[in-house]
Amino acid sequence: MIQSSCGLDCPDACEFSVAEYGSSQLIANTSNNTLCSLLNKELFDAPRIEKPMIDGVEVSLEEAIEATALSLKEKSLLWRGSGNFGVMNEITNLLFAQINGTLTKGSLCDGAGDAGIEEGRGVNRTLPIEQIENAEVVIVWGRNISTTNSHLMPYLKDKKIVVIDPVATPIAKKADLHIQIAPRKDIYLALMLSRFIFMEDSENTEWMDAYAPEYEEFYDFTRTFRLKAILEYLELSLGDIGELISYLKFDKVVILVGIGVQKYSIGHSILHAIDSLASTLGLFGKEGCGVGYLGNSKLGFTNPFEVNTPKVSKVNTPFKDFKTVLVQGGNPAESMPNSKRVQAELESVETVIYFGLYHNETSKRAKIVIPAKSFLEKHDIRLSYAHYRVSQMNPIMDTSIGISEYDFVKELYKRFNIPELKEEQEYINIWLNQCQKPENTLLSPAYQALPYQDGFGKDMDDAFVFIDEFEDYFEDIKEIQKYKKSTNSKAQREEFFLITPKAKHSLNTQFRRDNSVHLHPNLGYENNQELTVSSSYGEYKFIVKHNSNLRLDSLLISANTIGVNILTPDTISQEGEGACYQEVKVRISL
Ligand SMILES: Nc1nc2c(c(=O)[nH]1)N[C@H]1C(S)=C(S)[C@@H](COP(=O)(O)OP(=O)(O)OC[C@H]3O[C@@H](n4cnc5c(=O)[nH]c(N)nc54)[C@H](O)[C@@H]3O)O[C@H]1N2
Ligand SMILES: Nc1nc2c(c(=O)[nH]1)N[C@H]1C(S)=C(S)[C@@H](COP(=O)(O)OP(=O)(O)OC[C@H]3O[C@@H](n4cnc5c(=O)[nH]c(N)nc54)[C@H](O)[C@@H]3O)O[C@H]1N2
Ligand code: SF4
Ligand SMILES: [Mo]
Repeated sequence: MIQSSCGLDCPDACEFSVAEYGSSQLIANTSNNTLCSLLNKELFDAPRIEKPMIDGVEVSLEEAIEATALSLKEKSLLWRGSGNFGVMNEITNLLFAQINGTLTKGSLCDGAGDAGIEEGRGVNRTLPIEQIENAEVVIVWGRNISTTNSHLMPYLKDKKIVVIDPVATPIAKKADLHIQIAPRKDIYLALMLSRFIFMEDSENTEWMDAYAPEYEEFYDFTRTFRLKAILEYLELSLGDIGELISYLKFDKVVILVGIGVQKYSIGHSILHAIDSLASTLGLFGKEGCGVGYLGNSKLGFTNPFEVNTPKVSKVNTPFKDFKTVLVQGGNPAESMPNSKRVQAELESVETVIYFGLYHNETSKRAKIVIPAKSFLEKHDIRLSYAHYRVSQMNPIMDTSIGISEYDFVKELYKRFNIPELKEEQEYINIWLNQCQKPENTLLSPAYQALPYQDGFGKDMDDAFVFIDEFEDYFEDIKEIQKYKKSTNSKAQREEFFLITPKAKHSLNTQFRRDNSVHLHPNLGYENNQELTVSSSYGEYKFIVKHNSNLRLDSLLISANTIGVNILTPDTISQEGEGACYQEVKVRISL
């Protein structure tokens, strides 16, 4: 039996075993019962890049590494994606620190929300699964759990479920209450709920006096918004708010927030407002309570691959400022926002080196292509952003294809005459040795059964800081304060919100790709009809797929759809340097 774990960028971080080396029969083990089709099927079906190439011509690995070394002598950028979540992927940081290269900062993923959590709680700690299991009510807020975090589903069984999502997702359909909110309005919902909780005297004063004493100021802030206008803007009645609050008033309430709510410039404020709502109810540090978002998987670890190099944004990366760009484990030409800009800039770079598994729009633009080893073929350590278990990744097979990140760095160290790297196992041990090890399991050093039980901040002696202002440059708060439904202009009706979530049979741009735009049948377009969707960043043709789970004002184009990011803006969120994929209105034409 060989034990390993899945390296895909997915919160579940499943462990599995195989009966013997070389077998592709994966057997799920202790962490959960079943492995999803991404690991069991898609990963094995996906055609790999097998040979290194320079200018489209097959070369030996030796020649490709030699050419890489030569081009890395020029001004170089490392753009690393999250194609493999194992910690050893970051070893390339050491190389870039040695050659005076540049790395990226910021996030295509959860950065904006993470910043908002830090504003309130000081540190973003993952909510342990036991606390979700102990809850009576689970509020699923902009998170498509059955698709993106499917092994959490069994823990939600027999609980009261409330879903806040513009899409009637599978979990929304089964929920006790679904608020099919319009995109980008969650901040107002969180503030209004808080205000009503104060108005009804349902706030947890005892907890707030101890851990969040500035609550009067927060209540005052929630009262600066005009109730009637905001409720109209939210398309909610007092009855709806009352019903939602009746669930929040249970003793054990968990709020699970996904990245859906924060793909906007104000993403940090949205998470901060949701956390502030949770504090109003005293949901932190209590059995069966808490707010779970995407945690920082490396929290508590000293990272041997942390280096001090110049960094440029990962969201609107200025590729053209570099002579050489090494893309590792990512597909920026498709996964970054504003693809047209990214693709044009990549084309202007003298040498793009693509180090990955699959051909895509990025590899197409690379002068040097170096096949990587997949996580089934190398040693690594797997952390999770949704639980605290740490798993080892061991090779379960080998192919003659490619090179691991460790060996890649080792080869380049030789060519740059940089003193020898530590052995691979030594780096792995640095991670392992930092883990907590109760009863033969490995847990992150950051694990606490009840995060924030003693307080907030790094030393757990700070108070929770409520949101007390926010600024929105995309939608005018003053206009919202005057909102009346009838003010909807024709122009507004022709513009749609773009919802761009994850898809079941793909992992971001890996595996199955799509070409559809989902829209409500009542909009009057034919199923399977081709149409053009455009934004101020570009336009692309998609095939219509009727989807009555959507609102009439929203189009859905999933993250694995070819062309989706032609439409998305490369705006950087106000805090957290995050991408704002949904901060855009789109139009339809035939
Ligand atoms: N199968 C599969 N699993 C994955 C991935 C994958 O590509 N495929 N990707 C992985 C990665 S990298 C990540 S970061 C996680 C992300 O996992 P999730 O957090 O679940 O992310 P999304 O699928 O982007 O969106 C979640 C939900 O937000 C809703 N939403 C969109 N806009 C809004 C809004 O303004 N307000 C509210 N309330 N809801 C909104 C969407 O309708 C969707 O149901 O999933 C991981 N898991
Ligand atoms: N429209 C839209 N765009 C989005 C999102 C969205 O929801 N909507 N989500 C965003 C989010 S949350 C994320 S996290 C990003 C992800 O964006 P990226 O980080 O670019 O991830 P992928 O598109 O999955 O591409 C990963 C690539 O890594 C390579 N790879 C896999 N394993 C290995 C390995 O072991 N070694 C090496 N060297 N390479 C490997 C594969 O070739 C694969 O093509 O996308 C973002 N883009
Ligand atoms: S992709 Fe996620 S759910 Fe599927 S096996 Fe990997 S970690 Fe588990
Ligand atoms: Mo992500």
